[in-house]
Amino acid sequence: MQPKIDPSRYTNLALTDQGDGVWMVTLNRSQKRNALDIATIDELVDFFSTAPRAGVRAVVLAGAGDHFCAGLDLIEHHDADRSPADFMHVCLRWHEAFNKMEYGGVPVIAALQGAVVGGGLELASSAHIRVMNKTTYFALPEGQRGLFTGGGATIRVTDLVGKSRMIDMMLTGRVYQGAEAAELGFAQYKVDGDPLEKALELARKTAQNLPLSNFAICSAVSHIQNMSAMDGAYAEAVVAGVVNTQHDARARLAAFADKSAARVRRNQE
Ligand code: 1HE
Repeated sequence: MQPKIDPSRYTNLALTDQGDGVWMVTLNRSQKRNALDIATIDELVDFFSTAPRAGVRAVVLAGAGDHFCAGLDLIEHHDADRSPADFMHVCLRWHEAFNKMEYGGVPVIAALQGAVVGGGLELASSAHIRVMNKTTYFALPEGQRGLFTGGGATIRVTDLVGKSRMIDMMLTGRVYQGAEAAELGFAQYKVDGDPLEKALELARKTAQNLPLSNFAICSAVSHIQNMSAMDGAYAEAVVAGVVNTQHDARARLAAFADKSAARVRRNQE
């Protein structure tokens, strides 16, 4: 039986059904600048484990208030006085949440405002598309706090902006923002208005694609990146064999053949 998303089961995340399979997931602890405590990570694992089987076709991930996410809940971490093993398990739980996002097969579009820092950047970099505006800024303050990244930044942030930039950010606390941040690859879109509106527009657009195509785009690309070129090319062929012969694609191909489908045109200038 297909599982259902029940928003009333979540407290640190606010979930709203936007229609047509699009869901908005909002980190809902603005009084703590949406810092990631264990309860929030657990809810992220829960939602992103269920979403692919619950008919969710695209997700907008947002943060309540002026900041997207302040990273690891430093107060919880301080109070818990964790052992190395305890914190290793915390990180593994973060990875579970972020891997479900990146490899789950459902497009995740992050709407980023204000601080996207530390674990907040790790969370944002697990989304497939990021939208920023002029308030958005990116940093890895771990070095200054006596910490190290533990939520996958060494993989995902280096993937976005490169190893040398990530090392500089961690060593010096360098902050990236504005056009420079977008050009470097922290976000694919920089908008003048509210990133949430653009993220919703993009989510609605991606939700029009066939789910199996989106599954491949939002799962196979990441998996294949982890493979050798030979194995990746082989896996790509296998995935394409399944996706490109799907029954539901026939109507789209027929529309192209009978010239009723939209053509790909250059943008208006
Ligand atoms: C928090 C956190 C937090 C705010 N954990 N409680 N992350 C950081 O080093 C970033 C730390 N946070 C900040 O630098 C600033 O809070 C912000 C730039 C995000 C926002 O500034 P501002 O002036 O709007 O808010 P504030 O007054 O600093 O904080 C408001 C409240 O949020 C306050 O709580 P209150 O009960 O005193 O009102 C803060 O304590 C609380 N708050 N950020 C807990 N992060 C898997 S390893 C990942 C490692 C990392 O992520 S390291 C990076 C950690």
